Amino acid sequence: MATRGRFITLEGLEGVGKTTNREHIHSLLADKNIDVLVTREPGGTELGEQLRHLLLHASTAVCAESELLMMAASRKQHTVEVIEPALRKGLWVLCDRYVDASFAYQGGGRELGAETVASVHELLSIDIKPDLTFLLDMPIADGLKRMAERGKPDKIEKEALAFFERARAAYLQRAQAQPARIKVVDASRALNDVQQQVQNELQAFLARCHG
Ligand code: T5A
Repeated sequence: MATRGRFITLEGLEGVGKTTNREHIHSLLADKNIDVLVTREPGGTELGEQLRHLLLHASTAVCAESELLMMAASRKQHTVEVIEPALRKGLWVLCDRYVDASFAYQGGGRELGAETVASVHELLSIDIKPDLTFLLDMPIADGLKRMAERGKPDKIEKEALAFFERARAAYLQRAQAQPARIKVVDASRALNDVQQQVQNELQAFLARCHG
């Protein structure tokens, strides 16, 4: 039987550099001959990508609770169809956002609270936890500015600053509560510096995996 793979996630608000650093981590793992499946949420499956479109681009109104349930539906499908089978096969999974995003955006941003988010995940038995999470953190306005330079915002990117402040606070609170798993990276620095810290944390993680 293959040794179970490891599950690494990237988290943070808009424009903090998750996609950029996901590629960096992928290439660092590839250099170590580790087979990696790269994926994202919401999305990662056919159903998930359709839900992503509804959540981010459709004109349909979605209340906070429905948004949480749709994120969770995308996650459950992704977990059973893609993530769990890959981990069982021994692949490493590198995912742009996972459960922490719902605690930040729906629990914090939408003010549904951590307990509601936790109970939905419990109900759906979404119980795998990432082994390592990079939380890329920077002032909200700077991240949104990076995104604005890229073009038309999606529905969530159009939210008020207070929404992102609550989401950022919820992310940082989770990182404080789970320091062994969630590594906070100051994403406001030059890309080289950000990537150096990501590399150092990844090397420490690899050493722990082999130790
Ligand atoms: N959501 C998601 C929920 O509400 N609940 C949930 O449970 C989940 C899973 C998903 C949306 O859904 C919400 C959160 C989101 O609003 P998304 O597209 O996955 O949307 O998330 P975005 O944050 O919008 O992702 P982006 O890909 O658009 O942004 P990234 O990946 O954080 O940023 P990236 O790497 O594309 O970089 C942005 C720009 O900055 C530059 C890059 O070159 C790029 O141009 N950059 C830097 N520039 C200077 N210095 C650096 N250090 C830089 N790093 C990157």
